[in-house]
Amino acid sequence: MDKFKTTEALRTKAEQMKSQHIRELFEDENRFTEFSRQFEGLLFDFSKSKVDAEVLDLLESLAGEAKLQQGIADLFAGKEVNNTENRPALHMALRSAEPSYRIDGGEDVKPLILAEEQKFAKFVNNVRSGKWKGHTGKPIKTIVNIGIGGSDLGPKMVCQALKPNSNQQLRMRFISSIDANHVFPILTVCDPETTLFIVESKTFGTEETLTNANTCRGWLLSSMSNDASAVAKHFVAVTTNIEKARAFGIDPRNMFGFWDWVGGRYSVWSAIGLPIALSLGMEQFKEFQAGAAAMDSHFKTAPIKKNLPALLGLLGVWNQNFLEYKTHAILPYDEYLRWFPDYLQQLEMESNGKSVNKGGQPIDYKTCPILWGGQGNNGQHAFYQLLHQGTRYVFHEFFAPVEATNPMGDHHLKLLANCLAQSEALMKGRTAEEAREAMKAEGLSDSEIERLVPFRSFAGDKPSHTFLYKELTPRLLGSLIALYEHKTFTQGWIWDINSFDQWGVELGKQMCKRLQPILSGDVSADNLDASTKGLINYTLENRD
Ligand code: G6Q
Repeated sequence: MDKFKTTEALRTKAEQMKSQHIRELFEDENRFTEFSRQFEGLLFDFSKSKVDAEVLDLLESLAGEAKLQQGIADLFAGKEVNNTENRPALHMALRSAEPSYRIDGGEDVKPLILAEEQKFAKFVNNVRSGKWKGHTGKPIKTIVNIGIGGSDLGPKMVCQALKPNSNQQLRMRFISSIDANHVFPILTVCDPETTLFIVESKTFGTEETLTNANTCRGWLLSSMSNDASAVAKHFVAVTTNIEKARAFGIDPRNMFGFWDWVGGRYSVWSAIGLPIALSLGMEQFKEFQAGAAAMDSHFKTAPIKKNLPALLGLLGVWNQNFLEYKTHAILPYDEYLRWFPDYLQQLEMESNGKSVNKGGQPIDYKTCPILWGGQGNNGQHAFYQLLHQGTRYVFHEFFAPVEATNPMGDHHLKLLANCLAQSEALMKGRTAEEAREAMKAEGLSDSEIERLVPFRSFAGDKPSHTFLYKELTPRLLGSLIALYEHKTFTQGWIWDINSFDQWGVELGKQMCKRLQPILSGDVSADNLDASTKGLINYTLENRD
């Protein structure tokens, strides 16, 4: 990043701001107005972080030097932004309402998308209306999605997030891990006559998914007198690899396609979103896509300081590369967003967890931070201790709905109060003097007060972003996901890395294949390192 002239100025500014408590920044009464933005029903407050007008100016200059606007134009135009796989990244085409969408001025992909969508919509309507019957003539009651990574996290997160909007008649289940402890408990509560399996795999070559799909097919057939014709009524596939899905035994009429220019973690808008459409119906699925499309137009056209995804990405660069916060906590105060931290973890860490630039040169600056998190209110009684008083520099991101989805007494008011109190407490902290006052009010003796002051003081100065939204509608969730997709792109662009490949997942996969015959006892473990060999020998000696 040293190639940008603004980098030096940002470094100097960061050194100055590191020693400035965020509390002091609030002497400016307009701070909230100046450092918050709105997009449709979404409020983004970044005033409780270490920014001021000069930081925003510098980030805008950084974006200018890095030609971010050109990057955005290239992305939307379908240029080959995924340079190691020689592909564009065109997930925006899936949700665009435009009648045509061309790859780099060439092929129009919209007719392909619309044809697939028609087939998809027909299937969704048939299943939801009960017209689609299982092998024994009963309508479908349970959908089991079999997929992993990008073929699991998106549909699972969205189905959970929009559960209140769903067709409660269809139960949604998700099998991802190869661990039989994931598959077995799900199958035990499913009725084969009324269960439909969706095998989701872009490549149709993922071992976890194929193993799970085979197990589920065996389970189905064993309850249908091994009548292979039952598979057509209980298995459909979503894939870009029709041949492999056919070889697995899925009828092409039961396949829904997408294309190599849709990355796995960006595929929720394609037929990979089938579980979402089954749960919500096509109309709401289209609203979900429309929310994302609205964020796309905003990203393409808004000036940097008003552009939510660009701003979020640039602020992330500021916090990570200049203020040096080590990890990024995603803290939803919304039970329905339970899987959101996992989803963002994949989106950002798989996209931007890279250490060579687009030209293949090693880089000497930090790229994606570690994202982690969990439901905020539970976290308060678990890991928040470290956030308030630990020695790590964490950046916090809070999310909460203004309205209660299930109004019950004062639950929602208390939930919101908890969320807002946490960001306030993290930012302000409590001085020794304030701690003394509080303990005096509790009636503690002077000596006890002095003993406890170091433990009951809080340094504060812990930054956060807060997102508030009226309610989590399909449209809003669509916008929120697209916001983070484009944040991820913005950061990848500034860091000069390819956000759309994931070579890092390959090595472990290959090693796993090599270890399977050794674990079976068919091949000797002698050529392995001492640790792996020791672990395998322990397994071989201790299993029945
Ligand atoms: C996502 C990644 C990865 C992928 C899974 C499943 O961007 O590529 O998470 O989605 O490995 O791959 P398949 O969909 O091909 O089974």
